[in-house]
Amino acid sequence: MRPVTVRLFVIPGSHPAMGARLMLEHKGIPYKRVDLIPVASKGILRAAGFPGVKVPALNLDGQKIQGSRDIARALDGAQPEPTLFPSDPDQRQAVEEAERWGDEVFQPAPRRIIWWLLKRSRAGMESLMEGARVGVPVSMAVKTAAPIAALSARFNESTDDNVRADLAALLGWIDHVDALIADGAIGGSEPNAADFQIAPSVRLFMTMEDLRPYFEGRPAAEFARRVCPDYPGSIPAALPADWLPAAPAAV
Ligand SMILES: N[C@@H](CCC(=O)N[C@@H](CS)C(=O)NCC(=O)O)C(=O)O
Repeated sequence: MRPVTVRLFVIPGSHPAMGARLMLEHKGIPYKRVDLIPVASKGILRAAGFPGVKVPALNLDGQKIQGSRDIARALDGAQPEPTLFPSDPDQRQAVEEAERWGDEVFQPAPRRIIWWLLKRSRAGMESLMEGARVGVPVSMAVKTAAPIAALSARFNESTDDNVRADLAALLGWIDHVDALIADGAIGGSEPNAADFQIAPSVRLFMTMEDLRPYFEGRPAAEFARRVCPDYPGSIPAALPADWLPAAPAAV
C-alpha cells in the first residue's frame, strides 16, 4: 500500500536530497518537503526524532530513514513499483556498485568544493536556494550565512589540499560516469537508484562555473540533465586556475 504520511527533510542545493526527491517523484509518492538551513539542520533533525544529523531524512509513515541509499531501499520496500533496482542479479549488482561509488566517492567531492567556494564568497548562494522556503526571505538568509558557510566548510573538510585532490581526480570521475552509462549501469530508459544517486552530483558539479566546461559535451552531462532536469544554482568561477585540470576533455 502506498505510504500516506511522507515528509522529506532537505537542505536547499543538497544533491543527495535532490536524489531522494527524484526517487519519490519517480514512484509518484506524494510528500511534503521541509527545507532546512545547514548547521541549524542538525538540531532540527534531532528534534524531529531522527538518529543522525544529515539530509536527506525521510519520515515514511513514522519510520525515520536517513541516507540516500537507505531511502532508496525503504521506498522500494514501501512501494515496489516502479522499482529502483533491477530484478536480474547481475544487473542489480552493477547498479548497487555504481550507487555505492556514487555515494562514497563521487558525492562528497562537489560538496567539499562548493563549500570551499561559498566560504570565500556567498555569490551564487542565493541561486542555489531558489524555490526554498526556510522561514525567512532567502536573500536575508544569505546575508547572515557567513558563519554557516565557514562551519560547513569545516564539517566537510573543504581544505585546500582536499579540494586540489578532488580537482586532480575530476577527469577520471567524469570518465567513470561515462563508462557507467556505456555499460548500462546508469542512463537506461528506466532510471534506477544509481541514476538518482549520480545525476544530482553531476548537476551540482555543473552549477560551478569553473567546472561546468569539463562536463559539457560529455555523456555524463546529457545523462544528468535528463535524469535531474531542474537543479538550481550558478556559482561564479573562483577556483585558482592552477588547481584546475589541464583542459576540458571535450567541448
Ligand atoms: N552520503 C549521505 C550524505 C548526507 C550528507 O552529507 N548530507 C549533507 C547535505 S548534502 C548534510 O546533511 N549536511 C549537513 C551536515 O553535515 O550537518 C547521503 O547520501 O545521504
